[in-house]
Amino acid sequence: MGQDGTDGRPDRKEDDSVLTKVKPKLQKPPMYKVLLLNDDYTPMEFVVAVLQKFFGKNETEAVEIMMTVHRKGIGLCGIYTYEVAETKVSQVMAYAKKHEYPLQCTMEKE
Ligand code: TYC
Repeated sequence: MGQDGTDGRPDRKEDDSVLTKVKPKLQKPPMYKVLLLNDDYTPMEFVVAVLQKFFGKNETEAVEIMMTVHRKGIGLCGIYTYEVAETKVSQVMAYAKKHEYPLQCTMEKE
């Protein structure tokens, strides 16, 4: 080692900075909005029940979303990964069909 304290190797700080510059390659998955559409026949109470049963909303949240759909024609139930969103849409459509209501549920990329 010379009198200036160097030994010819890169110092520790330089060495670590190389490692901290490695970019994580993990990407966030694309997310999908699940939406309810208004119609003239599905009862309000049924829509409120759907929002509680399939989207985990409490009574207040469910009434709020249902009224938004009723007034504006469309409303947001939740945002999920593709597979979860697809499952929610299928479950809601099957439940509405079983009860013979024309309720429509759809999804769109966020
Ligand atoms: N418009 C319906 C009624 O007056 C209620 C309704 C709300 C239906 C939301 C569908 O997604 C819906 N009975």
